[in-house]
Amino acid sequence: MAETDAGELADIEQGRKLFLRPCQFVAGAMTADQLPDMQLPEIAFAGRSNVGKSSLINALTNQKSLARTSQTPGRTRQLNFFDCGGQLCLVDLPGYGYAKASKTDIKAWTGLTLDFLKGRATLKRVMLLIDSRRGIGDKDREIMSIFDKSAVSWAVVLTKIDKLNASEKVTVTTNTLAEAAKHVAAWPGVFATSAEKTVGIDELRGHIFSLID
Ligand SMILES: Nc1nc2c(ncn2[C@@H]2O[C@H](COP(=O)(O)OP(=O)(O)OP(=O)(O)O)[C@@H](O)[C@H]2O)c(=O)[nH]1
Ligand SMILES: [Mg+2]
Repeated sequence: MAETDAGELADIEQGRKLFLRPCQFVAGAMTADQLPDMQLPEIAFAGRSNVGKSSLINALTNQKSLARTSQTPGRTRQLNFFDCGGQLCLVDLPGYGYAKASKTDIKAWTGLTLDFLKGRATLKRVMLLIDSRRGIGDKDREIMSIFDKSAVSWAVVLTKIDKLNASEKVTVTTNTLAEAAKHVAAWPGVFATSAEKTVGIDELRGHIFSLID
């Protein structure tokens, strides 16, 4: 990854301060009319079931259980909105790719998620989470093409990086960067994170700060 420059260091410091503010759950939406009004700049978190979306939101906000986490894939079934200090809103999107979810559930979730991605003027960026042990899969590629078509600006975040050794980290980061670079709507970088070991969290906070500044 590129060296951290002075601007990034300043963003990291501001990002750290941003997330010291209290964050709280504001709304859970399963239907369009339950979506909160567009007010604050929003950063959404997307990815397969169990990739670590809720855990990453907890790590960013320094809270153990702001967003619920679970061992059971498919747990987060609604779009959950968290207000951080009245400055920004984090959105925990329903996970995709969970085989055991009922078909009607999947349709309802993806329908609302798609509408949200397409019609949300306040949405600054979608963080697409990829499990670093699996790398980018076909379901993720489907989502990337949806982002591209919806003109959503997105960035890749690798999760659970604590599970990899040094050479595995280099391989997955290189491969992921190369694939993201093929998409014009993708931010040309990748964040390697561990919610469990608090790796890459400051960098991601800094990036989020730079998006809402
Ligand atoms: N080792 C490790 N495990 C993690 C990390 N982040 C999340 N996990 C584990 O991965 C599992 C799923 O995490 P969640 O945060 O619930 O995943 P999710 O993407 O919100 O899942 P859904 O809501 O079902 O879509 C949990 O058992 C977490 O403890 C990490 O950085 N390292
Ligand atoms: Mg979740």
